[in-house]
Amino acid sequence: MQYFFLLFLSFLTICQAEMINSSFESSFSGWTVTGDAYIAPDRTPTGGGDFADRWFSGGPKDGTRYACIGNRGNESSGTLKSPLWTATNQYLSFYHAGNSANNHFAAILNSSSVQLTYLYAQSYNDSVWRRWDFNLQSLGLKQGDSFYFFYQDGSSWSVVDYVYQWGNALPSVPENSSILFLGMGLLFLIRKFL
Ligand SMILES: [Ca+2]
Repeated sequence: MQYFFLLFLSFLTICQAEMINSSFESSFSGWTVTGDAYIAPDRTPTGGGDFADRWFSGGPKDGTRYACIGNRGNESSGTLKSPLWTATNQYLSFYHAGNSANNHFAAILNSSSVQLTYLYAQSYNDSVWRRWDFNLQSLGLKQGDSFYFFYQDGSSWSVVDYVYQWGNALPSVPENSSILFLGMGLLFLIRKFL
């Protein structure tokens, strides 16, 4: 009985680790951050008061905290790189608002930090949260693969929150034993019919 309980606890731990701190509720814990990024409302930004919170009139999309880039308004830029997350479902989405200037994009990186795809979250300049989607399955990611979510702010201000996966479960990579049994089955058929 104790073993089942331990297994259950391990399962829960694995589930929680799949997308740790994906809504910035633990501030930037686990994230790699550059430039003028900060967490609202954890920190009041400095730099003359021309910061993202001044332009953004909304609140968190999810929970109580969200990421801002724009300590110094339009002169600011920065990047957010997620913790290493585990792929589980077909889609990865995030919410974004801000001034969508050029050089302002989100990307999926593989576990070696090689960029697999990117999109420009742009064509607006307001405080409305919008959802943007990546199709992880079309990138060839399988169940259990590791990846990073990356966000680059351009010469603008941005807010980002609530990165999550949804949709169909990604296909699994066949285990070695499955491949072995499949191979043995094929050999048996070949020998039988040739
Ligand atoms: Ca949040």
